[in-house]
Amino acid sequence: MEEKTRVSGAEALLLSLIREKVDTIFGYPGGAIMPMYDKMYDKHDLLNHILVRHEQGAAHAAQAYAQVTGKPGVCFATSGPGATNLMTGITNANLDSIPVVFITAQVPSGLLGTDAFQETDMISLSMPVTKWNYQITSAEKIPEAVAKAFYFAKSGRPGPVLLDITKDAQIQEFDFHYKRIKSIRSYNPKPTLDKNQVQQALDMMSQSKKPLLLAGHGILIANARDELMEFVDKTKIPTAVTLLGKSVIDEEHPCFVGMLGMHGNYAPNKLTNEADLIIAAGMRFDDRVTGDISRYAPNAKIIHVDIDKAELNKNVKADLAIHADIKDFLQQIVPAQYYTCNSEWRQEFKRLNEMEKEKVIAPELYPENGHLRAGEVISKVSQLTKREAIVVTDVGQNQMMAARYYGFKNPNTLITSGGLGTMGFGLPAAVGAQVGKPDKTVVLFTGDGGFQMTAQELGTVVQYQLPVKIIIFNNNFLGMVRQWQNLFNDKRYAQTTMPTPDFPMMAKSFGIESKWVRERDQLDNTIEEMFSHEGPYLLEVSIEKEANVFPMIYPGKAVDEIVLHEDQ
Ligand SMILES: Cc1ncc(C[n+]2csc(CCOP(=O)(O)OP(=O)(O)O)c2C)c(N)n1
Repeated sequence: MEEKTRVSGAEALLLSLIREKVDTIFGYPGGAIMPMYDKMYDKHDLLNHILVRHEQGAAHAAQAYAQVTGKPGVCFATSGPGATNLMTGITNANLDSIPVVFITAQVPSGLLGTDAFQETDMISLSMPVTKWNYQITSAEKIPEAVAKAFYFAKSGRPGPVLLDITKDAQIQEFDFHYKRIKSIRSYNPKPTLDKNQVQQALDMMSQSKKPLLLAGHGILIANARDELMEFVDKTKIPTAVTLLGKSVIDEEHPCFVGMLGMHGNYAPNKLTNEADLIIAAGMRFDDRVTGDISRYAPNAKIIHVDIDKAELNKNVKADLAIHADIKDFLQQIVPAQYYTCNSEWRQEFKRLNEMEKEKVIAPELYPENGHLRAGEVISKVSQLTKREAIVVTDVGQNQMMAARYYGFKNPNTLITSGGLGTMGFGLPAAVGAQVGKPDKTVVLFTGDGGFQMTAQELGTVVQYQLPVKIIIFNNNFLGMVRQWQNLFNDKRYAQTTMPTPDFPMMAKSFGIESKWVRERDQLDNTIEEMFSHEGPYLLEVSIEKEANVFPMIYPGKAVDEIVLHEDQ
């Protein structure tokens, strides 16, 4: 029997977090949450609080922290505007299945529903974008609610949860005791793998001449990269990844055939429609991946393995829908299978990827003249960091270029906003990644537009002396939208041109070392200088203003209609 201690709700919350092995919180104080911050004052040796500059930043940072550490992120905000500022970050974590425990403060329970100062109904607001949420109006409910919150966030398909705690519940005292939760009635996060389905998958593989493995984020979440690699090494099946599945396989592996989707590689998109078997592992057939779904993979039988039943047969009808943890599935199928993919099929990927190399990649990486290009900068960073860095991106062309050109090697080394495509994600996510992995090199690639959405987090970078390397690709455009205007709106650049501040001067005003590179001959030295600098560093690179990201599957087109350049 555990000993009980009499504490306030605020203290109980912190003790509960400590019992869940939390040591880092991202947040921002305010009136309704003051009791919790007051108690935190005494616990700074156990709880490291990172004070951001905007609550959206705390949410993105907590998410990135979760991604690089494998532990749920924790995020605090006060009631009203503090809480609503979290909404983009909560939604982002939800769409990308990242476990984050959001704690918002609420007005005293006696004022609920009165439009009290800084009262917002966070339960209703966050309902569609959290895995679970709960309002706490009395202190004694806190330990169990925290235990549930962590269990929901981490188990099954992970995701964000939110606890909204009234101010009086933070102040009331009660006898605290804590019990971690290991199961909840009628919530079954871990499906039981049907072994017959493993046999059916083996049978389908044995009849396939043109199989294609689609590896998604679910592999990383399930910590199943080793099992995946065993499967790939044994079967030699061509393996393509989704954007969030990047880093599930070393891109130098001979079976890696590229990224799927709108700005993915040529071969895996083209050959999706020739494949006779698709094995979709921990991915959800997002529309960016499938293109026109009515013309997606017409020749393939589809095996879809996912831990979330709701994903099965949601977008693409599976011939074999396997509701399972991908790690369990791979552990069962690896020893049982004896299939090896033929080399002619793999050669087809090679042939098409060579075309992409010649027509798209080589001109991007080795331009003979003209302005600097994002690809050559990313490639230089990749060489210097030996493909070992944690790469964080913002959203837009910078994101697609980083995904395409860094060449990922180790698991969980791309932190990017996949499902929601949140501009402004980059800088705060870099903060969270660096806090989570202080000894790793963290590189942020961002655009001039997205950077300006959350640039205030430079203050956080400095306050905690986080040695992040920030690279702003400045094209003086909202590049990705301009690309669409160029391709589909007759170059009518409506509201996509943007003058930018002097970024290095801005960085320096925060006390961050910074340079601006405009010419190719300055690039190598400056990048080397950036990586030999111990603290944070901001590098602005002026790039070709009207460069477009290719290959591209145009909206509404089928995956095999992917084009290598706009005249194709
Ligand atoms: C919060 C938010 N607002 C708007 C968009 C739409 N959007 C997608 S990419 C993009 C342009 C990004 O421009 P920039 O940050 O300069 O990056 P670039 O594409 O030039 O690399 C916009 C406006 C978005 N994804 N997120």
